[in-house]
Amino acid sequence: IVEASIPEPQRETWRKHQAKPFADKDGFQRELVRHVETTLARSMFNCDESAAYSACALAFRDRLVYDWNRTQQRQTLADAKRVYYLSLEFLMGRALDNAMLNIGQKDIAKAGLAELGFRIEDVIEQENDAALGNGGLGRLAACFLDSLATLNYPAWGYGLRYRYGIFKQEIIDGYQVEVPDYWLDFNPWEFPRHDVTVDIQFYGHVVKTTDENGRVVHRWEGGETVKAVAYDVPIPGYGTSTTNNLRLWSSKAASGEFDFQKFNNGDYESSVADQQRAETISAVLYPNDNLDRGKELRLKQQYFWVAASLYDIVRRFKKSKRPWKEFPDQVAIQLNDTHPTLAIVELQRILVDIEGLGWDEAWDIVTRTFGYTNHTVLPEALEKWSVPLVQHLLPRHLQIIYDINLFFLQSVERQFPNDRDLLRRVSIIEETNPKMIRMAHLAIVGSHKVNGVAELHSDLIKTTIFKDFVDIYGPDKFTNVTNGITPRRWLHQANPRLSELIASKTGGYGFLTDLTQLNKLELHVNDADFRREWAEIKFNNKVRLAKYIKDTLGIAVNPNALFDVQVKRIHEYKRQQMNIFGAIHRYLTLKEMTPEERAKQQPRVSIFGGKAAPGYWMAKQIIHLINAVGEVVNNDKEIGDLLKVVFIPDYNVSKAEMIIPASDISEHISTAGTEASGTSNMKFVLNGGLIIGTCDGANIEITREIGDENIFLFGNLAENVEDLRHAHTYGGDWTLDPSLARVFEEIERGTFGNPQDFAAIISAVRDHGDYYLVSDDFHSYLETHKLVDEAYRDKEGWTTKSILSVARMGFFSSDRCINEYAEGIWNIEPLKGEE
Ligand code: T68
Repeated sequence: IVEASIPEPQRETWRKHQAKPFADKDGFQRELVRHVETTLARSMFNCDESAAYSACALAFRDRLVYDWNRTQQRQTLADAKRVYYLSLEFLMGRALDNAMLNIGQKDIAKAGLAELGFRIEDVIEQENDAALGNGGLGRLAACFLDSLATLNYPAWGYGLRYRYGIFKQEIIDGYQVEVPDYWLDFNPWEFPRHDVTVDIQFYGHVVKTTDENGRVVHRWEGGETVKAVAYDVPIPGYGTSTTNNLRLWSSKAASGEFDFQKFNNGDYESSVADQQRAETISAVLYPNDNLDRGKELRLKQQYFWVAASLYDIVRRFKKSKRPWKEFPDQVAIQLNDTHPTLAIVELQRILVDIEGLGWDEAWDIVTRTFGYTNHTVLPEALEKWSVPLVQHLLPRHLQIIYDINLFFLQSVERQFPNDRDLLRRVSIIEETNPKMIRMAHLAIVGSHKVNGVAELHSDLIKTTIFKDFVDIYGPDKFTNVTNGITPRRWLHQANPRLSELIASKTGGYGFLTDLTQLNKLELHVNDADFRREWAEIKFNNKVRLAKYIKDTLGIAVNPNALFDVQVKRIHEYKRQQMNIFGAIHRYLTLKEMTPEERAKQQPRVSIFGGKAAPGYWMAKQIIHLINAVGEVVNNDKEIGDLLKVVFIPDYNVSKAEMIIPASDISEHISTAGTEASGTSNMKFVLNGGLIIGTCDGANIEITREIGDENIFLFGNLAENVEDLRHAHTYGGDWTLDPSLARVFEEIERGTFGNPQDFAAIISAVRDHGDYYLVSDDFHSYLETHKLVDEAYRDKEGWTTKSILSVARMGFFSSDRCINEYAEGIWNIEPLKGEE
């Protein structure tokens, strides 16, 4: 059908020269060398690792484009319903290894590169991470794209093409230093679409008039315009030709390069300034996770991205010439947190102001289109925008928000007459000074489904922050979709030897697309050879990490020690402070022992990693404390291998791929009720590491799946947190846990450097209400670590736990998760090509 658009005589010529993907090692090498010599214009005899990476990436990129074009044609032709995943963050990591594995040609590349004089691992290492995200939320979006393509769903991601991703972290004298992440120097994975642009309007004013039929119309006029340019990234599925699209918008001055009028008038500076102001919009990712700061540029980013994406989606829908009421049958839009909530307002504006639909008809279409995923209950992370700011930047949108709110509150009033406090509580507008727009409320009112990301979290939003909305809409609007991770990247790519061993015992690589097949491993749990290999793979992964630590930090860690890992964004609610207090306690305990006692202890390496938001002072203090403790402990000859404390700088996706497979136990120890789900917990267990954790987020469901004998749970429960906090302040007889008091004493004695540096970390716990319950949980945390030591000494018992846990992790594939969204929220079907 696509071919039919070309006249018959020309069709043959086109067909004759049609691009064909390489099929074997020879074809791959030919493409690689061709790219070195032509695309890169380098001599093939002067090809270093970096050029080899570039050429290899280009060869595989060509391969992807082939499937990508066909997928897009197929989806357009089938006119099937698509899902659009709107996310301000896509934390993709590296693309080459993933592309090779998903296509199924890594073996070809490995052999082909070897014959050309390169080790594939070194070539893969050349790639910069695409780090367009902060943490869990952004990585979840990336896992979802992988699953959507693998499951053949017609799906697009929409995001921003930040020039600077999350900053790179350096540790200097124990402190975090931020370095900009300019990652676009060479990015073969994106395709600029200079012909796909959208003009985005800001500021200005609203003119209210009537049209020829006497209908009231609103025209948004004046202000300034910025151009959005599309950059497309192919997203290959695993073992399928489906290759979906991730469209990232880049901002540019609307008048092209710069304003020639001003330029000709000699006003060079201001003409360039306009251009730079426009480009600033997509310049940098905001580096906060679980914190809302309400900055104007952030709001501009949100509207810029949302408006460009909706224009694009609507344009595509209009080509089908269907009536508007069918829009929700063709389009599902998922809001990744409240960041894209303006999309609700923008679609209502397009339908009412531009397409001329009636309010109610438009609103019905809008609410049937959107779904909203909540990722947090932390009050400081719930987005609010000030009314004056929105009034200034998006005057028509503010009017529409007020109308949405009015009609919503009127319906609440009809349902619950005279409950003024209810109206105040659920209003989209918070009546503070200045007034604030509660984006979560707007997202709920404008969506047909709202979901949390793990069972406990979904229950909590229904009983706490969104309770009133459950009373209004009924419980069915609120649902749970427990997060998942892609086993392709987080097992097959990160831990190839484990993947291979699993394949050898489960009848091939079917588990990679049906993760429940891992349960076949249970049959082999007593197979001695299998167990030996299992333990050996973990050990080798630890050796690799130990080498990395030695090479980059100069710290020698013993791979026979128990590797205890906590890697995630630094946040008080995640309680890295409790972990380092625990390490100090271990150090003090070891110091007090006789050499004979010491010799009986289980050696440990306490490994940390994670970035602090640049403005999060307390998080930065915690990083400093970890490094300060490492400095003392790691140089204490008396302690030797018994304890090392290591902070790995610049934790990111590619480091995660190395660190996670090397963990014996990892820490997921948030204050109960604060971590919505967590996803690294799933990655660690999938790689045969055990977990020490609180009854929080997905830890609870992991426990249910793998059995409570295979996880180390401790600490207070979410249902008790409120009462404990109350008691801290009003309880009178609250006392600090004695072991923690001992730790504080040592810090204050100056053992780890100037105690002033750590005073705030201590007083948050001792003097300022211990909001995160560090003291309340400390005793059970230490006791549970003793159990971990004991369990690890029993090597066979530990291996059994490790194998059985992996065998029972099938539920946590993002494939399961995406299928739940597809069925329960999006109502979309897979669309497969003939492979
Ligand atoms: C995380 N949220 C949750 N937010 O903390 C985590 N926030 O429990 C969950 O597993 C994960 O989402 C996926 O559902 C975040 O990562 C952010 O990064 C963020 C970014 C900007 C503003 C607010």
